[in-house]
Amino acid sequence: MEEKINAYLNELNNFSPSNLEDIEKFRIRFLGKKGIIQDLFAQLIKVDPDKRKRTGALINDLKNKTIQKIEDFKLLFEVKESKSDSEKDLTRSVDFFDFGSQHPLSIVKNRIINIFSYLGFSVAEGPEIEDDWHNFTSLNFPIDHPARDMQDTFFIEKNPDIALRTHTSSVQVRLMENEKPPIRAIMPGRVFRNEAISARAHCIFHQVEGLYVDKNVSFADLKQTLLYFVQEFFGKDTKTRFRPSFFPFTEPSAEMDISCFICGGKGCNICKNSGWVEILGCGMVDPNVLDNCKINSKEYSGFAFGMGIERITMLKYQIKDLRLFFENDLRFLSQFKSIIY
Ligand code: 2U9
Repeated sequence: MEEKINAYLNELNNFSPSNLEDIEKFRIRFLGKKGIIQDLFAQLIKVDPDKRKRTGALINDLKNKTIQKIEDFKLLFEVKESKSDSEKDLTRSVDFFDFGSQHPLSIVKNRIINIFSYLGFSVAEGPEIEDDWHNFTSLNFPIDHPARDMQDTFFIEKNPDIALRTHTSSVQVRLMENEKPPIRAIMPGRVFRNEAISARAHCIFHQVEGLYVDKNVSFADLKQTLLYFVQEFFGKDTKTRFRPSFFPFTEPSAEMDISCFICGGKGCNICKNSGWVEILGCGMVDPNVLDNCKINSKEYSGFAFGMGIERITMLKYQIKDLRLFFENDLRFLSQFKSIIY
């Protein structure tokens, strides 16, 4: 008899139902009127009188364990299989739900859009596949400029007139072709350059460019606009300095540095002990470019600027390897969960 009880205990321990129906079948087999437990109690009479008490206790133990197991499984499957709200246990605490987060490049892009929107800049977008006119010729790139080379630009096979845009300046050309000044817009977007991938470079990256065209727009307007931007983005104490540069589409052109927001200009490894960090290029729109876009350069002037979103993000969050932005590793991305703009 004890062997029989142990065999049923074993069966009970191994019981693993797939649904509520399995549990009900098991319950009837063990606890039903003609079930195993009733049968064992009925056979108790045949057991040796001095073993009867102990055997009875063992059957009771099997019965209690069976009831408990069935209750536990029922609870589990009732929650899983409940079909209507009224069947659900609304007092249960909620399961942990892991919210996603914004990509750091999106966080920075949205913050930049937000800051310039306070100055009246709208957002413009355009195609990623461009023709030669919008990407190069209208922007004053000479026919032999190295950027036009296949080593630098991804051209569409068999058509040298079509390429993946190398900057979002083409969006500004389209904007000027289609709208009359005043024009005040920023252009965030993906750009493509034929570069080897490394910690500091990628063949796909993101830019934000800005353009302001109106009567009497000056370099002073450019400086003040960019000062407002960097003080909002990097902090109120941020200072700027401009170094002369050259771009085919702006004249004069400059590169803008900001005082190092990590050491405040004292010198650290972020600013390579210079106290300054380069963050963007800018200039007055070349009159040729205005005329190419059917805007009279005798009547209007404009300023433009451009920055790499990856670069700004790496500086802001001290990210050392650009490839992290493209790997979608949750250990990296989840570090930006708390930053919401
Ligand atoms: C038009 C006229 C002028 C946009 C400008 C820069 C300077 C610049 C670089 C920053 C880092 C590109 O992402 S980067 O590699 N950009 O330095 N961009 S002025 O000037 C324009 C654009 C469009 C019609």
